[in-house]
Amino acid sequence: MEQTFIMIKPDGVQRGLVGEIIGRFEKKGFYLKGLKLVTVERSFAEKHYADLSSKPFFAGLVEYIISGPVVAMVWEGKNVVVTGRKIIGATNPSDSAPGTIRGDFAIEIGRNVIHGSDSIESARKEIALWFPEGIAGWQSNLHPWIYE
Ligand code: DAT
Ligand code: MG
Repeated sequence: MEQTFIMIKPDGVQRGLVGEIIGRFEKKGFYLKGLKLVTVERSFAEKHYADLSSKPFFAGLVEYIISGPVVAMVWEGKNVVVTGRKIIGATNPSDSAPGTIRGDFAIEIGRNVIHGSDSIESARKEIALWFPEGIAGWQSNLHPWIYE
């Protein structure tokens, strides 16, 4: 089944939003397949955001991501990449709809609380980068109650 990489950024951890965010993905019906609290090195953050290395905000973005621990997760389910992005909301919290994570909990683009993979291909790359050790193989017993 489809998987995505979701990361609660340092502001989300500091602000005590970890439980709230995990709860939203759990209640939707997605399955938690990987989870760890980790403070990443500068070179690792630069690798994660390599596609944005030419952007003027890149240095600030890297500083922000390495400023404290983040919660790295793998979530699984039907259409989890696209639906995960909808749960997260638009990149700039000024444009994020209320009811989304960024719409409900963020003000500024540079403190937007959470990351989610933008495609199946980037999810694959990001999961490999953040979870080189692999992820859990468990299956939820709720499956038939969520899927027909
Ligand atoms: P997203 O996180 O919604 O996938 P992105 O991949 O385009 O957005 O950018 C990654 C992060 O970089 C984003 O969450 C916040 C920051 N960012 C993006 N555009 C920015 C901008 N114009 N100014 C400052 N920070 C920006
Ligand atoms: Mg992105």
